[in-house]
Amino acid sequence: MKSLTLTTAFAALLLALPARAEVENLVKNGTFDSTNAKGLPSVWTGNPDIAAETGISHPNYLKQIEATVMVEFDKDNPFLRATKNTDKNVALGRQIISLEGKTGTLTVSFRARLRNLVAGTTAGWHIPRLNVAFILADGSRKNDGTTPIRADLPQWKTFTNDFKIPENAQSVEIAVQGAGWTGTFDIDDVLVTLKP
Ligand SMILES: [Ca+2]
Repeated sequence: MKSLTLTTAFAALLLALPARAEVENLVKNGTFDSTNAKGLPSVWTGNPDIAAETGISHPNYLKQIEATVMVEFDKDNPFLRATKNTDKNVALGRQIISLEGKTGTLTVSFRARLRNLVAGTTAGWHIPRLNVAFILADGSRKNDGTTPIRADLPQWKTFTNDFKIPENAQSVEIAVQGAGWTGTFDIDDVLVTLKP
């Protein structure tokens, strides 16, 4: 009987696998496997020249405010490491996803580690996490974010949050929150999926 139960469970697992593999990640390079010539993650910069208006601040500005953004490795697995030694606001990496024709709920998840965190003065905002900002048809932004991370995390921990797509949403900006806090934030496996 036991072996029958196990066989049934295994068959159920096999049936479940193909469905899972078909889930589309709306974020590109969420694993940080792909980097540009400067060693920064592809797509998250939005521009090979890393201009100030792109997702990762200009190296001069990073240097000025004592921040670094780079792809590091955990064994062979690349991840994004953002270190901030001052509480200045800085772009640490973002990308914009088109939501044209999409309705329903976005599920946003990622893995993170964190050390030496000093949160900023605005509770729930001056902490490391992913900002999730829907950009509406009139150009306004509806800001939200994943669960605030308020304490150091020596081991990788996965965070998952759902966001209902507002009416008239044209796109959504997913950004590594770079305002207020100081410390070292590691992030990997950013996954954004749509539940219709
Ligand atoms: Ca990775």
